[in-house]
Amino acid sequence: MTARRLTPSLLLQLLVVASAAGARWRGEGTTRHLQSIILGRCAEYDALVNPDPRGRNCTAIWEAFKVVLVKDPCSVLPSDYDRFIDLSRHSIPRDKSLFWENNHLLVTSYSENGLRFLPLCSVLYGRIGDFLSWCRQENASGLDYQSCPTSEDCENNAVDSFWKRASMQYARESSGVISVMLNGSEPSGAYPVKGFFADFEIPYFQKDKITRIEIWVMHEIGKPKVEENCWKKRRVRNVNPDDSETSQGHPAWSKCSHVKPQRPAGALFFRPSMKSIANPSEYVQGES
Ligand code: ENP
Repeated sequence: MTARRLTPSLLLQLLVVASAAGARWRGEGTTRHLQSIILGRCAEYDALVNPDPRGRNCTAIWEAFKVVLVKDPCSVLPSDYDRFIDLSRHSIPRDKSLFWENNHLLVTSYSENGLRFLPLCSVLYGRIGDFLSWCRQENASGLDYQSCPTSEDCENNAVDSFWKRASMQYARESSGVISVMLNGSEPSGAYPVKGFFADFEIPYFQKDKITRIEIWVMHEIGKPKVEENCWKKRRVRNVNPDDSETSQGHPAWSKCSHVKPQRPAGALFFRPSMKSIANPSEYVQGES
C-alpha cells in the first residue's frame, strides 16, 4: 500500500491499532516524573499540610517506595510496601476518617484537604499514590510508560497492592466515628460487595477504637436515582462490620442518611469538576 492511498481515517485507524499493539496492559502507564512528584508531595505534606516536628525523610520514603519498581509488574505484594508505610504513616485524628466508594472527587473536595475529614488520599501515604500509576516493564528493567496492569490483568499489580496495603493501615488506625460516603446513583449499587472498602478496610477496623459508623448515601443531581435504601437493601446493610466474618463484634453502624439535593433543579452535584462539587452539608439529610 502506498502513502497516497492512505486516507486520513485509515491513517487514524492504523495509529490506534499501532498504539494498542504497544500497550501490554489495560491500565495507564507509569506517570511521568514519578520520582519528582512523590518527593514533591512528601515535601509539601511535611512542610505545609502536616508538619512532623522531627521532619520526615522524604528521600527514605521514596527509596522504600521504589523497591516495587524493580519487581515484575505482576509480582508486587501489599507487603512490599511495608517499609514505605512504616516511614510515611502518621496518626489519624479521631472522628476524621472518611471511607468511600465511587465518588473520589466529591470526597476529595468535601474533605477540604484534611480540614474537614481525612480520607486515605489526604493521609501522607495515600496522598503519595493518588492519581498516579507505576510499574516496571514486563521483561526489562525500565519503567513501563505505556501501560500498567490492572486487577483484570493480574492480582498482584503494583498499584492495587499499594492501595490494599494503604487501606489496611488506614482502617487499622481509624478511630471514633467512622464516616462512609457511598454513591446512591451508581447503577451497580451504592455498596460494592467486592472492593477496597469491603475487602481491605472493613475487616481491619479495630472494634475497640470505633464508637459509631455513619453512612451517607449521596445522590447525584441529574442522574437516575438508584433505589438504594439504607435500611432495606442488603448491600448497604453489609457495610455493618458485624456482617463481616473477619470482624465479629464491631459496633453496628448507627446512622445511615440519604443526602438529597436541596438546590434548584439542574444544579450540579459531584460532577468531575472541583468547582461544581456541592457541599453535602448544604443538603437535607433524611433518614429512610
Ligand atoms: P475509584 O475507582 O472510585 O477511584 C480510583 C481513583 O482514586 C484512582 O485515581 C486512585 O488513584 C484514587 N484513589 C484514592 N484513594 C484510593 C484508594 N484508597 N483506593 C484506590 N484508589 C484510590 O476508587 P476505588 O477503587 O473504588 O477505591 C475506593 C476506596 O478508597 C474506598 O475503599 C475508600 O474507602 C478508599 P490511582 O493511584 O489508582 O490512580 C483505597 C483504595 O479510601
